[in-house]
Amino acid sequence: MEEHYHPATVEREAQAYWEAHRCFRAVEDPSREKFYCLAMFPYPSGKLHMGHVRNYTIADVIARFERMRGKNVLQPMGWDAFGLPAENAAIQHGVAPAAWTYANIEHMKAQLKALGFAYDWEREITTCRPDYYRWEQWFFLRLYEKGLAYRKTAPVNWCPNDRTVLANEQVVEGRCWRCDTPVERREIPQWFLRITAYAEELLADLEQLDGWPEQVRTMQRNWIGKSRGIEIDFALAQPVGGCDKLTVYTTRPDTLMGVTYLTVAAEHPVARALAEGDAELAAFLESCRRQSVSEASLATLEKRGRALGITALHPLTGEEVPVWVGNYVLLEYGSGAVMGVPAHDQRDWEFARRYGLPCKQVVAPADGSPVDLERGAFVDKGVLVHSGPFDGLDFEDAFAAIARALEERGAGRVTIQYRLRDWGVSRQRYWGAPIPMLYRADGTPVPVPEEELPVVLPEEVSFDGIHSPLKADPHWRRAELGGEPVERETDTFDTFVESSWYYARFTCPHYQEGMVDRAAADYWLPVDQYVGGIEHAILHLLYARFFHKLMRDEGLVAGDEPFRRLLCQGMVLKDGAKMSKSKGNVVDPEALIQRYGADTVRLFIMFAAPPEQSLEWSDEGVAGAHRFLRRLWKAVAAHLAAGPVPPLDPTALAEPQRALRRKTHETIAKVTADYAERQTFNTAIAAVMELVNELGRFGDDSPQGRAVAREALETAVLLLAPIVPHICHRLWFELGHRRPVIDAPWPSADPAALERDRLTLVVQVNGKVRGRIEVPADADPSAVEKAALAEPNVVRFVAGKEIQRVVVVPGRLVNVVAR
Ligand code: OVQ
Repeated sequence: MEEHYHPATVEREAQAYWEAHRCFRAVEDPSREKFYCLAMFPYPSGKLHMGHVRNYTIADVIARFERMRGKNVLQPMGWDAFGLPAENAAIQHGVAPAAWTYANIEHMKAQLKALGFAYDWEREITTCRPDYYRWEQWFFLRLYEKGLAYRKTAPVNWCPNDRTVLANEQVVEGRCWRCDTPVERREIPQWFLRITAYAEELLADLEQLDGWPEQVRTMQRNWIGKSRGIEIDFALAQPVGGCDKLTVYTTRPDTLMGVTYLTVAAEHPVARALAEGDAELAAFLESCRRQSVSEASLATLEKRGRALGITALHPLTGEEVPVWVGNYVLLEYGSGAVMGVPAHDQRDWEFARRYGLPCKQVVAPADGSPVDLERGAFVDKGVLVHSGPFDGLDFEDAFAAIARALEERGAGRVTIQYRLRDWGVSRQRYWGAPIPMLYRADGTPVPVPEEELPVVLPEEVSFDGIHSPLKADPHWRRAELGGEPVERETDTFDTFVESSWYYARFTCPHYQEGMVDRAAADYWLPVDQYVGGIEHAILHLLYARFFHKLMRDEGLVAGDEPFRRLLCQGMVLKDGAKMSKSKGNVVDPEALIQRYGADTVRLFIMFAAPPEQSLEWSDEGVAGAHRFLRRLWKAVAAHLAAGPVPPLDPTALAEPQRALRRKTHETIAKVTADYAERQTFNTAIAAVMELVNELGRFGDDSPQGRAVAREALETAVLLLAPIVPHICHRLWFELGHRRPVIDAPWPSADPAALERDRLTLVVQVNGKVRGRIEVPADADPSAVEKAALAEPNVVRFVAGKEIQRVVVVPGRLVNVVAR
């Protein structure tokens, strides 16, 4: 065996071996237990960053571990290839999105291969290929037939200068990112998927996901946002714009007696009607229209409003309350009107302050403590005050009583609401999967006939980066349906559509007869381990769960959930900050692989932090990981150079040999639990390092000494194989094995080896032998002392005396000094 470790050669050879033997090809085998390990597939953005390396290393370690544990492992990889970055590249570098994407895929694939990930590349998926997106077009049409896909108008960000729709991320502080023109809201028809029909199931099934981080389940729960509240009607004093009442929804009907105004959205028919004769109001509505449409921007929005000069009647008191219009109320959410309770809602409190609206306290703390409404709203629940017949009631009782009072008057009803909205999947962009719909001359939509699928996206287009070539190309747009001229839909799908079902397609990526092959899906699904970034905790995971249920209801897959266990990795940081070009703190994985090899990078990444925590980059840490691999290599080389080793005879070992053997098996037990249950790979690595260190101090050249050393070395190689697979591949062969280490069974701890030797110690009281105790040979002095003082005869002799000192002579005796 070579004396020195040359990672470049070792890694090239290991990768060539795996490839030549198609080691990671996954084949369904009902006689074996399967394990489907999936890392979130990348956007082909150019080259891998450290976040990718971490994600894919974590998943690969788990996949390789499960393989050694005997499972039939599927670990696929592919490309989430549509999306805005390819369009941006087209602007910046003047390349077609398709060509840019394919070039990136080629480069990133080579990088993934250089990292030695155990992927079944025969299952590679590229979402921008028609053989992939044709099935999502097909599925969309199925949903359309079932009424689960529908069209309605919805607002978009519109740049009047470029005459194009902007994605939310293209709106920077209310302006177009490219030309700085103020962005406007525009209502246009778009396609929606009825995820709200699954809101209850998506919420309820979170309970069965006990392999998910609690934090992620909570985020999903909040996003779905189920609430019980009351819909309340406020009659308008005079009808406006065809409306004679405003309906609001509240989860806090206990504050109803504190309503001092109502606010409607800028698009509300009442506001629009009043603006007709009021230029100033019209201007205000217009300025609201210019706001970005993203829900996220709403939280930070400066809340502005105008009095509409009309009043509504409080449904219980008949009192008149003024009606306002506000930029923070969205028509798409609820009914487009909300009640204002400044005393008990912080947002309303701020609004009321700003515009001098009255503030009326109707809830007081249950413990009688005072409330200072000068400093802010009192938002907690409590008991009702200044609420007439409801005074003194707590939240629950007030809810019931006020609901009853409203119902009696026909002015309200208890309802369950969800915050979750239907998923708008239309994007007015070029680089995406075409939505397979046609429009008649009168505008009615008709599905593309199934036999005409896929609707192929032209790839060789000239693209100015601003206007979708689909929209600009009359030839592409023109189609025919049974002789009738029709126009194609030119919008494309949100890329989250592709990533909502790719995990299922990986089970049968070449299947031609349908979206998924039921037999393959039944064998592989659900995904046993999903690994990805926390930024996908809400939308991607919710959409994938939604799609799984849709596919289940279409008879395509079994089971209710796609991902059994979920691991969300932390960020990779440098000097405490996210790596980014602008900060100039980016560490390029490729340069590190060149310098140290992939195994060093993998080892550092897995050693530096547990997967869910953020990982602080450290050049010294990388160097340290590399030194450890050199030491491991040297240890094996030196061991082999010393000649053959006899078989291990566990019954014929001296104590130091038994101690090393015990360490070996304790390490197996700890590392196995760290990998399988805790998923703390850093402590697993630390344990193996300790074992290797102990081996370094061992220095017993006797035949059985060498046999024990050999066992320790082989164990270290096996336990590290999932993390540093290349060096272990080589070392395993060097250690004389004929089969590759990837197929070696995972070691199990020998209970006999774990047993500790026990010693008998003499216990004296004031210098006289009074008893004997049996303790583990390596028990620490405090444990020995405890055992000595518990010895019954010793207890008798010290009774009534004060223990002054306990002297432990390790391995021999304990003397208790008592007076
Ligand atoms: N295609 C989607 C995607 O997120 C996934 C689908 C399923 C919706 C990386 C950094 C970034 C970092 C950045 C330099 C150094 C993870 C470090 C993702 C994901 C996967 C694919 C990034 C975690 C955040 N991060 N941490 N460090 N620059 N594709 O290509 O963006 O969350 O799990 O690996 O990422 S992606």
